[in-house]
Amino acid sequence: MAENKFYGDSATQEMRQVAEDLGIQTVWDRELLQQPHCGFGLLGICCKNCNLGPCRIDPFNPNGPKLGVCGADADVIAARNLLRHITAGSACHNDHGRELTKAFKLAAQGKAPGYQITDESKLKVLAQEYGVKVEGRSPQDIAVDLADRIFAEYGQQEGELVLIQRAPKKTKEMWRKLGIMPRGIDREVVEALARTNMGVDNDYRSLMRHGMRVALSDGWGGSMIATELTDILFRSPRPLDSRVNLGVLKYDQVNILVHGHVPVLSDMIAQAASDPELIKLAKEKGASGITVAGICCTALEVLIRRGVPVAGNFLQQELALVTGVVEMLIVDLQCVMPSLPNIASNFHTKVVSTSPRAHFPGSEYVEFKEEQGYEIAKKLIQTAIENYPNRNQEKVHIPRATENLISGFTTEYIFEMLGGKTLSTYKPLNDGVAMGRIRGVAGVVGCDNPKMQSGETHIKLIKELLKNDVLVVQTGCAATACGKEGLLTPETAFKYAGKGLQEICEAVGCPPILHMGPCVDNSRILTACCEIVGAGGLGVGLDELPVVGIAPEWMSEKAIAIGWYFVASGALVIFGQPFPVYGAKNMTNFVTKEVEELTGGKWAFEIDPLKMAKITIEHMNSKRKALNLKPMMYQ
Ligand code: BF8
Repeated sequence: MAENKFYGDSATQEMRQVAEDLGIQTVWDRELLQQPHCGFGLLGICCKNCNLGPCRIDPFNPNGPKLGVCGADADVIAARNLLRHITAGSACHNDHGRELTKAFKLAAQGKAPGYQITDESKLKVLAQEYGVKVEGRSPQDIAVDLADRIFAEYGQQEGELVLIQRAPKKTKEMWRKLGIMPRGIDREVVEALARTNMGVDNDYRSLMRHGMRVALSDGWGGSMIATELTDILFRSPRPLDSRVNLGVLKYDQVNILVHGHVPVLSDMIAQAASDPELIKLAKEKGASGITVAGICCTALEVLIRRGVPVAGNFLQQELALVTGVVEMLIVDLQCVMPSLPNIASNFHTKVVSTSPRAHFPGSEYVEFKEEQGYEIAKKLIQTAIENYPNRNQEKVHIPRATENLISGFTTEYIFEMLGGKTLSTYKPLNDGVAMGRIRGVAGVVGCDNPKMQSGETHIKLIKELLKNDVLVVQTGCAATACGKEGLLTPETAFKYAGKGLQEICEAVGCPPILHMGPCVDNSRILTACCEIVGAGGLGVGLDELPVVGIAPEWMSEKAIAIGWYFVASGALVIFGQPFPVYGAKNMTNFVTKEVEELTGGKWAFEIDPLKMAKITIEHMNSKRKALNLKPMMYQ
């Protein structure tokens, strides 16, 4: 294999070569075929919202069109398009939260036998926040009422969301003043679609204000609900070890991949895989056991709670099949490439889709129902085992690369980590920031993207941040990218951390990079920021914190929604590539400057990871200065 012919970690490079040798087209090949990408699309100035068009604004030719047929200018077109992106992303997270609420209610009613309430104390805290009576009641009764309150919040028309009340007073007042406090979850999504219809909301600022309201209904609504209920149902994570990268697949075992997002399915598969009957069957078929591994965010759900290994992130989903050792790929929804059944057809791999919302031609469809969760999971695993003898040994190729990683840091666990079991506090972290040992906290999150150097962007960025005493929190495919580099082990991360960060991490016993879970668990970053404000000494609003969110290789509309809920909550958010906006001058000014006057947060776009780090550091320095904190101790 030619050295550095491909970007990415060594397993990715190796498997891209195998795919090429087998004549299998992958995401990188298709990306090349799309180049150059449509310029109007990249700039955000094409509109196909009605049949007066499709229209485009031509920013290059002075005589070209500057208005759509209806009269919409570049700013209105870009704002409408962007609001639709935010809405689609938020809808995904909100629907994920709805699915969890459904499973949670069925479990509480005793109608979903494989699921139980495992974290009763978290259940009680959440129930009280929702105004559900807890004293003298069984967890099941509390949970049924709680589920109904949450369902009602999806359809709520007036008022404010419950979990957004966790935000500091100053931040909530800002949202109320701006009129962007979300009133209900579904309501904001519907209103966004109505506003972006031709001839409804024709003011880019107004469209963006609603964009922030939709995004807030995701971060402090659907995503936070998903996180809380997943913890209650499947246990609250605590740090644990596991392994990551394609090398977790096994030559002599039945390999089953779970891919997608909602853990209602993946957790059940992980549970059923240890059923003695199934292990016996696997042995009868000549395998030494069953390996379940994950792709994308559902991988991280079962990683942080069960230590299930991660086979790969978004860009590795096709390559996992190219190993030729996957007996079954079980998918639900989100970030699942439509190309997978076609790639699987080169091998013995069965692709099974399970969600009534997400169908994949070329796959087998087995609808997943919580009521028969364990049975369905067992049946699927049995079919996978029976497929094991069909493996074509000539097409088998597993790359060696795997790394250890530690994951499972939650807002609640950070309390324990910092303060010990008796003293529940974020104060040591705040003191570390105030005294100049830690510069600030960066969330390095989001996807991996073939337009970028597939993972290397994350690694270069994070090493630079650690060197400059920035504590890093991670979620999603960005976390997997760093895991594959070995950065999610305390030893490796310490190697790159500056002296101040090292001192704090050693004193409190935490690694300098905290893996907090899948993308819906970005809500944990919000609640951790609330705890930091609550611990005192670093301002009274979220906008005052030296905190930056970065998605170096974002690709999904969900990343846009996440970025916007952080900007609306007062953070600087950096994307490696801009979302489509640069063709609209006033909109560009709004998202990168003007919005800061409203929420304290804003956007920056920068492709170079070292420059991303520089923007982060400068932003943290300016926040530190505004808070009148001590200069950095060692720099
Ligand atoms: O929600 S990081 S590629 S897997 S969108 Fe998708 Fe991006 Fe991965 Fe999860 Ni998040």
